[in-house]
Amino acid sequence: MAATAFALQDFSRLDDAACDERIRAAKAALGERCVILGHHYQRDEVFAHADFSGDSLKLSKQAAECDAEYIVFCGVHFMAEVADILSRPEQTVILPDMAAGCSMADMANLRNVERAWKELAQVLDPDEQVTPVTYINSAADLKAFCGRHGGIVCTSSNARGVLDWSFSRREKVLFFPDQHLGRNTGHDMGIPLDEMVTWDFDKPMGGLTEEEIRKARIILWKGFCSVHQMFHPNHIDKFREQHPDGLVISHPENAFEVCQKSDYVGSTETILKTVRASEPGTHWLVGTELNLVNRLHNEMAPKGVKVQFMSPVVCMCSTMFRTDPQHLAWVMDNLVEDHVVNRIRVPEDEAREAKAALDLMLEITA
Ligand code: CIZ
Ligand code: SF4
Repeated sequence: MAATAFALQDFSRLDDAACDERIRAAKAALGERCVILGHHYQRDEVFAHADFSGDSLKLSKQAAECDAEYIVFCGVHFMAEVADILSRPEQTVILPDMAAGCSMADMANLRNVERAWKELAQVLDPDEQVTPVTYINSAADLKAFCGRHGGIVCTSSNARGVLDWSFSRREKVLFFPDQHLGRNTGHDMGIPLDEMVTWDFDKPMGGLTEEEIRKARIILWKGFCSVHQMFHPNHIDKFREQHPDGLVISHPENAFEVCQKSDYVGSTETILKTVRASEPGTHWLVGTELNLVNRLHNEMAPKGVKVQFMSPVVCMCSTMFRTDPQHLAWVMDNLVEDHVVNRIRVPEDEAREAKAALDLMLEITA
């Protein structure tokens, strides 16, 4: 018998409370056949339904280890791709809203990275001298590119280890798409700023001279996160004036100047761990996405730890925000009817090459 398919428009009319009820009912009906993964940046109404929460890496490992037939990934597109690559073929990964992308990930694509590789070949031998390193915030075909060219994937938790590994093999790194994670990590390793150049993908030869390319140790793709660029060093200065004993923690997707002024720099998992371990009376300024910071604020307030968002203006990840209770209810009700909508499936050849670069990361940073 053909599965019943529910249309999204019928769910778009439902309010959040009605969706909440339907999601709970669908979860109960599906039981262990389905697992919902929720990224730290998801809004509360969606996050509340997550069986597991975490950063993209933790969630993808969860996907690979779980036995569920359906993995509903409340996050953004590249994360669901990683979950599909690392999970077993009989598991199905679903992204509730296909338009939930990542503006940073979109700043690098196979066409402009391959062009960069060719242009670099006019100055040096990239396959001998340059390790391509892609931040996990990138499309699967870029991870596959790294797999093909002896490169590797990194996350904000393991970028340092991945760069150490890369430099033990080749003298230079092409780091994409996030210039800030690359620069902050490189600086942490003692690489001078003038040995890290920025590759402007809109310009021939990245807008660099041959001399600059020859001298560079890290070639940083000119990508950035639209959320983290909202945080500025003067937000930290103001906080320190008002709270001289306060502590500042920032995500490494922040600009170099912001990270330099911070007491701690780390991934979302590190931010959560560090703030959760702090003494009552501590006052934190946190430079990362608002939903995470708000939840952390609510969690720590009863423990006497104050958590403050770094920007005076509300800035959320608008693509993470696309996953709403309406989309989640829609995919879940369809699953109850054994009807899969919004499946994320990375083509087999691409998945194999991307997996090589991901497995390498998991192996060297285990
Ligand atoms: O990898 C992730 O989940 C992201 C986007 C940030 C982080 O630091 O966890
Ligand atoms: Fe992408 Fe930035 Fe949103 Fe993370 S917060 S998913 S890097 S746009």
